Amino acid sequence: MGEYRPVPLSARTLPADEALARSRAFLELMRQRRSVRTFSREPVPWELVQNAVETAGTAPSGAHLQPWTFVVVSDPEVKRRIRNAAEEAEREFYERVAPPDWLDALRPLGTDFVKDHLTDAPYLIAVFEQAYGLGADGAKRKHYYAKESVGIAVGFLLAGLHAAGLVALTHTPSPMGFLRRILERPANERPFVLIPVGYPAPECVVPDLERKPLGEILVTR
Ligand code: IYR
Repeated sequence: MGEYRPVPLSARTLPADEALARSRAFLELMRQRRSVRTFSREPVPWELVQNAVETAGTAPSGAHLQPWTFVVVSDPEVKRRIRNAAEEAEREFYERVAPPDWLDALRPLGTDFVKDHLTDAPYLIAVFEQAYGLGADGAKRKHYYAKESVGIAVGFLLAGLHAAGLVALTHTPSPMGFLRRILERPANERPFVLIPVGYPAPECVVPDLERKPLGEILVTR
């Protein structure tokens, strides 16, 4: 494997006041992000989605192997097939598989097996984790910390979508092997999360939930 050529770091260190202002503005922006389950069918400009995916692709990854694929679905027929398969899996989950403690934990969110968002949202982003890489010659290449890397990239994706005024849901129908089949992904790709993206429906409400205060999540030593 060759070495990377060192180049100057392009990011500059900000003056203290600008750093503070930007960090506060970013925090304020991210405080407004909410998971949304009720989507409008209003179309979304393609570049907003494209830019968010490109932002996700700026995430750090194990050995910089970028073990992710983002499949953006807009075809209504494909969305319908995904919804049918997801609802079948979710019905099984809610009616048979989920242990009582899990159902108790979900009750405050009011979720059930019906997934209107999978056909209402103009885009579905199916994120795949590449368990290993495939070279041009078909040779397997080991990936390191693939799950962690994809998790970080999804965080960037959600932030990018939110920055564009879009809403999203991190949806993990279980099991989600159907995404590989419907989207015809290769054997090295495992479904990681399914993210409907769009604008909230006019009647959209979100649960009145609170985030843990800083004092509970930040520990200093
Ligand atoms: N996948 C199911 C159940 C579900 C699980 C968790 I953890 C959630 O935070 C929300 C839902 C569903 O999407 O309904």
